[in-house]
Amino acid sequence: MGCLLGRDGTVEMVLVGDARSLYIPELPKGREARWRLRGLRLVHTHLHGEPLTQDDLMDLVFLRLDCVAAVQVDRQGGATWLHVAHLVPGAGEKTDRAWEILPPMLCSQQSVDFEELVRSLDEELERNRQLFSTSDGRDRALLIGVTDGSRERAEASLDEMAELARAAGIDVVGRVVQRVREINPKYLIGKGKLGEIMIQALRHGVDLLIFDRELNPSQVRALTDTTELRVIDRTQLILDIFAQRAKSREGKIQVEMAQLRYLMPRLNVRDDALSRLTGGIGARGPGETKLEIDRRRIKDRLAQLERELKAIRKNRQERRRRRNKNEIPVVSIVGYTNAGKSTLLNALTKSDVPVADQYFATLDPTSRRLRFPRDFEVIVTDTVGFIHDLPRELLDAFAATLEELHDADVLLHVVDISNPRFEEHIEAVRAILKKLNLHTKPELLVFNKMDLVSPEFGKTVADRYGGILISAIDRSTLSRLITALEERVEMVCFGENRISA
Ligand SMILES: Nc1nc2c(ncn2[C@@H]2O[C@H](COP(=O)(O)OP(=O)(O)OP(=O)(O)O)[C@@H](O)[C@H]2O)c(=O)[nH]1
Ligand SMILES: [Mg+2]
Repeated sequence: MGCLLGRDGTVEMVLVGDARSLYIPELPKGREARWRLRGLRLVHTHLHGEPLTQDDLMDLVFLRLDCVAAVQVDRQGGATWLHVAHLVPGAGEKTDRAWEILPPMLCSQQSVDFEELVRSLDEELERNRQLFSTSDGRDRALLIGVTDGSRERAEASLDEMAELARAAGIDVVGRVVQRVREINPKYLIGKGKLGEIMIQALRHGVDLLIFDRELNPSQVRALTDTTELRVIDRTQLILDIFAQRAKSREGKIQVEMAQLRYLMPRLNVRDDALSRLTGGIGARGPGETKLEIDRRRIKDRLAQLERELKAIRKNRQERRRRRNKNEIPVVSIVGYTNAGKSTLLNALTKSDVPVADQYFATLDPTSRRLRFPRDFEVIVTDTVGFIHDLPRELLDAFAATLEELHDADVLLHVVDISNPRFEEHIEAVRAILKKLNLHTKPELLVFNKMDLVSPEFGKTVADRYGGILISAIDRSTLSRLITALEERVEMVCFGENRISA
């Protein structure tokens, strides 16, 4: 049997289990509860002479108990040894251990000053809260990778997640990778690992867990229930970046549509999963709507956005039609996010579109004119960058923006050669082009940021792929590209004329 005792020793609950275990029902939660202990300690009997078990320690962590105590009982039912453990929540603790187990003591001579112990734990937690309640209101997050593949891949994927988090204005305070033989469908990760995460969250003031995997609504629910932290996945993180970046009306509409489409299938869950999904990050919609609306209203809203988008698109089509009539060839810059597409547009056309060392700096498409030495003009367009596994909702929503790519006569595929994973990036971009049915377009591969790699490496790679090596921040490196582009455009657009002339 066991009791849950309040701070003053009042018996709050009596629990009766079997010889091996006790079942603790769900306990009420308070506000801001994560910075406080539960105010309850569990004192229970162990009948087989065993010290504190893994389950006891998990209860301590997951329920944030003041402490957990096991009383060993002899054959006559007399209390013998007492085992006590408490959390170790202090910020910057060296130890990875979430708890401290006190040396066993005899029940008859127990010497723990419980009030003193709880006071010092509370003080530590309060210090943490003050330390981490930053005034800038930035989220503090842990990145969590769960994989049944290699650790190296999972780490690389988390590197990219860290970049995404940075772009979203989130402080990443740590990462956890767990390799599992089989993914646990409920929490994705093992219970022990989850306990570790919770204690890290206490120590580092984490309020957000970002999973490098798509989470289904019941997983979000199980994870938030257990950890009392906000939980999002990669798709939501990317949606959030887009929501923060969208400037044009069209961009804003597209992002809001993507967010609503992401939410829709998640509204089936009975409980208040919606408010979890929209709590804070992921909810920074560009539109006026608070997303706390039901399915019906989401559908209405989607229809309305669709209509608005249609009107905008009509304008765009008009512009395109006029442009096509003028028959100016179009060169579209595509590539992985942060490859240097906007920088290249600026360098080629002496423009000044914003550039940033950040994922998804560009959202809205831009077009500029470029006059070639042989005296003809092309239109160069720059658009949103790609990323591997671009969320389907976004790809759908941005179909209109990306539609412009169908007008392109030549695709300028920019690759950041200084990124160790550039080959995967090329594949990811090509996969998206294929999805958009653009893979048959003439493509010129451009390896950018040559200034960041050795000349030998740059040359080897460019030769291997038949690409052109440039540094978009150094105009003097662009002459070969301009010549090659000129030739390619002439071949694609004026090839027949030439032959007939
Ligand atoms: N060292 C170096 N940095 C470069 C070069 N080209 C671009 N950059 C930098 O790379 C970062 C990203 O450049 P952007 O032009 O914004 O990249 P983008 O492909 O438009 O990125 P998104 O719009 O975010 O998808 C910026 O900090 C640039 O200054 C280059 O040739 N060498
Ligand atoms: Mg850009």
